[in-house]
Amino acid sequence: RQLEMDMRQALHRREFRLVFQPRYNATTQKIVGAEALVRWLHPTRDLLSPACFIPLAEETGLIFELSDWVLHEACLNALSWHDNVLVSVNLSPMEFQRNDVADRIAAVIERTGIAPQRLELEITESVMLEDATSALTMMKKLKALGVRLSMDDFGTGYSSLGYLRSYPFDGIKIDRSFIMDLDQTQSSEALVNAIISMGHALALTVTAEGIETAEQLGKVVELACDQAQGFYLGRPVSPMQFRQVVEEME
Ligand code: G
Ligand code: G
Ligand code: MN
Ligand code: NA
Repeated sequence: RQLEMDMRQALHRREFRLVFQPRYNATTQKIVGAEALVRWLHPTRDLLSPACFIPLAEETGLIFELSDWVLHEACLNALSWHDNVLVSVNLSPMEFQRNDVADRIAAVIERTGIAPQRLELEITESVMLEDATSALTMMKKLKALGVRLSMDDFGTGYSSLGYLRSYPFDGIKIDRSFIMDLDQTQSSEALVNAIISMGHALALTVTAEGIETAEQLGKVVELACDQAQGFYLGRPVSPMQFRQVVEEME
């Protein structure tokens, strides 16, 4: 496969880029952090979305090298922001199939000098589905480093609730499919309301993802959601653009 061979070289040729999507305090609309999202500036195929190359990276085992690059680059960028602005990185469930996740994260913290509480790792529930016991061990090790853990795409799995109680999460990110429906149906409002209440009952920071309209933002603020992210508030932008946005913040 051509793309697979390209990918092996892409890391050395420095063809990967990060963009940062701001995350806001829902009420004050101040930036509280940014999610790092990887892009591949392929020499002949333009900008490739992670949706097409992350699965390939997982198949080929390149995900570890790629993820180390993403983590390193994301933390280096965060060092140039106000020190109260967090940086979030998505981890692939595959990265939990090896026992060295915490060691890799510890190495990134040490190499970059980032304050661990500024680094947030976004994990999907499939991590727990693979091997619940070893996932718990690894997550406890990660927490011991001082980083934050959030459950990404919350609500799309079928047993997220049980996991929240017994795993050391700091926050949940409500999947954007629930937010999308907020304008349309009453039941989705009830659902989002329930997710937020439950998150707060467990002392978790709740983020609404995929906010695309003023109405959706208004709704989640009304429902006391803590944080919000989405195209209406801010699209993913280049590291330089994000740095400027953060600098303009008072
Ligand atoms: O940025 P975009 O919406 O195209 O991302 C598509 C998917 O790729 C999302 O599920 C997102 O979480 C994932 N993704 C983006 N960047 C990374 C990354 O650096 N590592 C991993 N594992 N997934 C990522
Ligand atoms: O799976 P994860 O939640 O990490 O996915 C992040 C992806 O969601 C990013 O690639 C980003 O481009 C996309 N995204 C962020 N905000 C919005 C939004 O408001 N609408 C839509 N459709 N996608 C979004
Ligand atoms: Mn995410
Ligand atoms: Na998500």
